[in-house]
Amino acid sequence: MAAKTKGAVVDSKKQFEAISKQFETFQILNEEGKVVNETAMPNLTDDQLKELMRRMVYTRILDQRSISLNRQGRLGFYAPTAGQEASQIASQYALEKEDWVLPGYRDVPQIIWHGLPLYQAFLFSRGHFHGNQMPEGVNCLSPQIIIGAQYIQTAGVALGLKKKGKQAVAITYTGDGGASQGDFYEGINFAGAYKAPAIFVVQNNRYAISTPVEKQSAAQTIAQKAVAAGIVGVQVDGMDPLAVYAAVREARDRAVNGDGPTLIETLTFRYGPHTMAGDDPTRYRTKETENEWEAKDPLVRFRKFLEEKGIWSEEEENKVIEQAKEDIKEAIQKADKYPKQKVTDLMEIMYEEMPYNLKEQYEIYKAKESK
Ligand SMILES: Cc1ncc(C[n+]2csc(CCOP(=O)(O)OP(=O)(O)O)c2C)c(N)n1
Repeated sequence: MAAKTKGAVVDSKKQFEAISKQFETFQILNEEGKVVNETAMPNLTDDQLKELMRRMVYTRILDQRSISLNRQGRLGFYAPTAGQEASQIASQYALEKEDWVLPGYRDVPQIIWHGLPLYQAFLFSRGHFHGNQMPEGVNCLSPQIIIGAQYIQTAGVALGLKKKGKQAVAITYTGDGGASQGDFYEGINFAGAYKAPAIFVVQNNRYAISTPVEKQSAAQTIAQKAVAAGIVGVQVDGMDPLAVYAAVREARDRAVNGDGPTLIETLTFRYGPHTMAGDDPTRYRTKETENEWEAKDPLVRFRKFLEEKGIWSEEEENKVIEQAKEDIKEAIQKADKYPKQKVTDLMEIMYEEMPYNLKEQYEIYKAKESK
């Protein structure tokens, strides 16, 4: 029989307590829109603060309209975003144009604000290949459907930026469910080992479809998973646009200064269903939970903050709403008029030079399509 040691090898309670202390939620604006962390306030002008609000309001309208267009059969795949505006919009707002964005399927707003025209976002929803063709100078990849795969790609894109000596970062997003994937660990580990300028965001909206985050991992936080990869990790109030902005901006500075990647967990909530393909959130979460999170709404608290500063009004907000509706109407009409995709289109964009066996098929399809 093995002898017992006199003292414990590990004081597990102490270890877990130390971790909890290290990963306390970072917040700047509380639910009432009051600044609770003055020293961490990002250096944004009044105009920049208003622009951030404008983008969040615009994105909320885009979400509402997209849901309605989907129900009318005018859009295809759509993953609702309401509730996640601070996590999505404020994180993108902290980037520079030369940075690369590698989105997940719910992260279409970030690539729209990074430069993807709205009508192309609608084409993406409809499964049209042109929705995945980023215009020249728009540094985005198309939204990743395979959960977590973008984490590995981001390590690679970031390493490429480093090797080319660019002062830019690659940012990616996944959900709490995505943080359980092997790709998640491989991505953060590789980027850490090579000090690649990457920012890994996990939008912890508490559910992976119907699976609650409590069943996802034994870890108290997702942010602490950074420790094992030897990178910086932070948990942020994901309903607080200023906290998200500050955390991403700091991560960006760290990355371009050669100090490696950061893992940012944003605590957030999606108000709608997982996607428009038919899940019913009332089957896996209660009205109380929904109310609790809606009280943290990023638009409400940021509106209060801006109104208190005297730089936002209902009139201003209504203008944004009208503009969004107009843009969406125009973009959906443009998407409607865009030429339908053909088999030959897909063949043409696949290779620099078409292989001979495809050329044969290409001619056959070309003839069929001309009828
Ligand atoms: C590798 C892989 N496995 C399973 C799926 C099916 N699937 C699509 S979304 C989803 C849940 C993801 O939840 P989470 O990562 O928390 O992100 P959220 O949708 O909440 O933003 C699953 C399991 C998939 N797309 N890819």
